[in-house]
Amino acid sequence: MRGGASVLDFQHRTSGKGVLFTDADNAWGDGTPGNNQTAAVDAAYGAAKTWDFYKDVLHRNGIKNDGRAPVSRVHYGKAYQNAFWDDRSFTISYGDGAGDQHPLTQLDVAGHEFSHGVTSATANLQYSGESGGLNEATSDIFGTAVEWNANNAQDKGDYLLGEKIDLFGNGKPLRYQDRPSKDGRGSADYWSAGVGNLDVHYSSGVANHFFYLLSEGSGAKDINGVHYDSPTVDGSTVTGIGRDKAVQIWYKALTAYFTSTTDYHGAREGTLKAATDLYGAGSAEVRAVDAAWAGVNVKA
Ligand code: ASN
Ligand code: ZN
Repeated sequence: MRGGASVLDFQHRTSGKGVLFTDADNAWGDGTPGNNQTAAVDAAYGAAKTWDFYKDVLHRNGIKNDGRAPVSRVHYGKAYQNAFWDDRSFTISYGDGAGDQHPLTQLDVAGHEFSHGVTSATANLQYSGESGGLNEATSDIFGTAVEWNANNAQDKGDYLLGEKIDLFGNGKPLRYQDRPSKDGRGSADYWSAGVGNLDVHYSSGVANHFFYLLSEGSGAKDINGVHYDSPTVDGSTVTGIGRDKAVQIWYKALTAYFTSTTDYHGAREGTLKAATDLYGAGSAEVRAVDAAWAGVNVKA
């Protein structure tokens, strides 16, 4: 597999080494959580598609740009309702969710966790305050981008995170990029002075919303059967430049301009510089970046 990727069975433990998945007939899993291999093959798929996204779209050769893939660990913990990246062990771990019936091995979750490694290897955004929100949003932005790039008919591209894992048991996604407050859990749609006090998964809303506005623009839109309606703080209209350009701008800003202490106003500066590098001073892209940040209340 790409970069020597492998998948370990953690057998519902939270420590130890796990056991490498092997298979006699090379038919892996059956798409249901009851089959022990299903989460493994889904994790392997996520790792491969994420690897390909970074290589083909962003010309990055793995998390550290050194060709080495992380290890994926599935069946982590008992009914563990999360997934996480660990820098030290260079691993992505996936729980099996409620009742061990909802493994978190969805493609955009794989892209999200892998991207925590990329952030750590580049801007190294501190995981608290506004920089923490930017760290989380970076993982959501690239998680979404991985899903779109994979172009899988069973999991069409969207601006939702974790819409297939049913983490909350109500069929709802974890997060919404067009209007983050749709989660009903306190995600921020707009920047305000106290936004950095929120949990990083909620302060990320500001940058997720920026990314949606920059990609698709404000207002109502249906894409691949999903309805979106993205507002701006002051009712201004934002015209999107398309997801592909928005992704390139975010990646350039992350790798060239963001630092461990970048906050939302710093992110505005960094993305404006990135858009200028990529598309030229005064370009429509630079103006769209400015307008999208203004739409989420991040202004000069
Ligand atoms: N799944 C979560 C995340 O990647 C785990 C955490 O809270 N760090 O953000
Ligand atoms: Zn995260």
